[in-house]
Amino acid sequence: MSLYASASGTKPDPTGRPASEDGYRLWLRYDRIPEEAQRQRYLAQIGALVVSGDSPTLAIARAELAQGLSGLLGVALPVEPEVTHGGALVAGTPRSSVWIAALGLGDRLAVVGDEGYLLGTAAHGGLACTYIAANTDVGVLYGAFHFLRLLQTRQPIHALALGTQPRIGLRVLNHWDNLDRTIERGYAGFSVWDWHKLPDYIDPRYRDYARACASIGLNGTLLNNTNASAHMLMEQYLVKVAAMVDLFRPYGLKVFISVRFSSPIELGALDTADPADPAVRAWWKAKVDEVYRHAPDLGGFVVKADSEGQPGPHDYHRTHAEGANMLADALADHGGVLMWRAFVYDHRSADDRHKQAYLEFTPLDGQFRPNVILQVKNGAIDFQPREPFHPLFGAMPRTPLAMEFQLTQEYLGCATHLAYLAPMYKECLDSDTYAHGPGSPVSGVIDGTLDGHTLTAMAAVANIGDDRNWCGHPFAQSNWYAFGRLCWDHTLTSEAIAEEWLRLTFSNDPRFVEAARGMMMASREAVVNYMTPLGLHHLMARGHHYGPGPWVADSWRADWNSVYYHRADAHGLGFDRTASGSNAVAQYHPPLSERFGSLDECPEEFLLWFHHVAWDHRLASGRTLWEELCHRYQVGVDAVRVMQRTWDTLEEFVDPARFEHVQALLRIQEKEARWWRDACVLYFQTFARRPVPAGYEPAEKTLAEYMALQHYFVPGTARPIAQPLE
Ligand code: GCW
Repeated sequence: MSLYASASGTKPDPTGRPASEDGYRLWLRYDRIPEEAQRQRYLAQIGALVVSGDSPTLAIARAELAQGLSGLLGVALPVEPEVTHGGALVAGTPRSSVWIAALGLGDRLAVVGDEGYLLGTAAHGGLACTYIAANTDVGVLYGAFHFLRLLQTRQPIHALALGTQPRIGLRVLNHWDNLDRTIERGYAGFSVWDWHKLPDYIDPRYRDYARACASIGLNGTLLNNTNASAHMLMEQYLVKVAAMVDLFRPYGLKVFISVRFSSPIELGALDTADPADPAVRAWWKAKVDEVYRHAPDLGGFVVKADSEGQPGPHDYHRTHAEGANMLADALADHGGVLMWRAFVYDHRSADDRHKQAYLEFTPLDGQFRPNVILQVKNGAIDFQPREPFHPLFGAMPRTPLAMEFQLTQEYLGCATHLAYLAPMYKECLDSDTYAHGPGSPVSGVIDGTLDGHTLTAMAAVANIGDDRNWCGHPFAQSNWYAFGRLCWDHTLTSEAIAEEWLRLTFSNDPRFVEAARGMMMASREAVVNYMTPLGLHHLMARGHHYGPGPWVADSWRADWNSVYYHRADAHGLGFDRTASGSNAVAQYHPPLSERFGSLDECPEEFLLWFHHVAWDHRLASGRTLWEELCHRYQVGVDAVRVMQRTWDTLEEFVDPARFEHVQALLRIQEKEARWWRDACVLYFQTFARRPVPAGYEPAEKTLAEYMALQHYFVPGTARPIAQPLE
């Protein structure tokens, strides 16, 4: 519980609208329930709070329940050491609470594991109670947040009987935060981690961050950029890391750090980082021992190697398995996990970038140590608005694979565009890989059920900065929320998560919820349409990735050019990844390989991802490719306008500050959607040489004007610290 968290905003609005809020409280707003009958029903059931046990985690659970219930119910509930009367809420484990032990929940607790919990009602010794029971203290904490959520969203609690546990073991936010507080691809201000003042000053935000993560079941945080600085392993940083480890421990949040593969050179004065060199191995062993002396329960390391200029085992003609295993061996003594990233591509390779990670890693299947998990982005290129799932999913049965999503909107309009991304995450998780025939979804690869792995993980690049509302856009909080909820249970629907988040974050009024949920559900498809419809990808401006740049052709690496991906010419548009082209389709199991490879059967949303299609080719709509392209770009812009109109109708339900904030951001989004549409349509028209079909809005500027636009100081583009180590 944090005092800081209670600072919600200003005075009540005289018109009766909710008081302005700044978004700091996220989905943990515990305002008094205005529906009196409902409040009374809850009060009749919960007259006291009993959370016995004195562990730091139970103390947090107790404080959260006390704060939440007194806020929601409008009265400070007695917090009692033991149950003395009916109508109590009892929380604990069979060890921490005699009451929980007396309920005899053994069999049911046995199936919820180390992090799960039971919520229920019971009578014992003539006393009725509502309980939150778990096998561990952190399970109790998760259950406490769930229980509060039920009240926040006005669910009935009189007949509670539920048990749940997470489907994924490691549920980790990845911060791409540099030690100088810039954030690679961060659009919500600077890093929340104030490294300079650590370990002595603990910003209250860190606790609220941990609360927020725990409230949605996240149990890991990677503190620093995967483009890692070697400084992170210096003692002066390890003491800072240790302070974070201590702080986050009672919230069940494990800390991970990104390490730089060449650290033995930079920090150890060795002249090599060759994983086969005994001196290098000894250096890592000693360094990892030192790390764990400071932080005995550190989760482990994350490594990006041999990609985008990062050092790695290839520098010494070693494989990724050899590089990873060296670090994994050093970590194993301490129970540490190595999350090795599969985001590997090399501009010196002549092969399609889509294919490279698969070619690199599939031959290594089965060669990694048991404490290594390979972290794979959802798609084969790079967090584009829409990508087919990465072909590595389903292709490495003997290696645990972690999912890596991106919450920060590097390619989806930074923090100015409303894009609810659960549908995108679900689209990937629900995709059938056909690895073991039909019914082999990506989610089954990730949760370990498909190939029998117990080391499981989902990671997501965080969208959090030091903006007062954490994520920049008020709606961007929903992506942090959705990620946590999907890690816990990937079978939840995007609609259900959106509804839950809206109720927690804004209002329980069904008129609001229904309309705002509709906006959220349509938002990602809108972005796809006005940025990269029909399977187009990587059309953004160079470097900062802000705005369109389909004309980008002058990067020193071919695979950082837009023209590499869209291949527009007089004949048509799209990347031929069929057998007549790069044959990336062959990396998918049949029947997907055939489906993606067939012009007629390929789903239209991936058409130009896999095919070079003639401008006059007719699509399902009856329109030609050129006409459909123009149409989709316009549909995307129109969808933003629908969101604007919908939001305008919701003024009465939303506090003025957040209402106006969203309204202003939607105006930016509409303007930028037109910018994307016009720049892309004008540019592709130079190849299609066909008129824009009648009925579409004319572009505001000429292509030359769009191409001449320059943007300076776009957030998120700072490079990691270049300061040399001495
Ligand atoms: O999407 C690209 C980003 C890089 C990032 C890289 C990665 C951390 O443009 O900024 O670097 O992905 O995932 O490693």
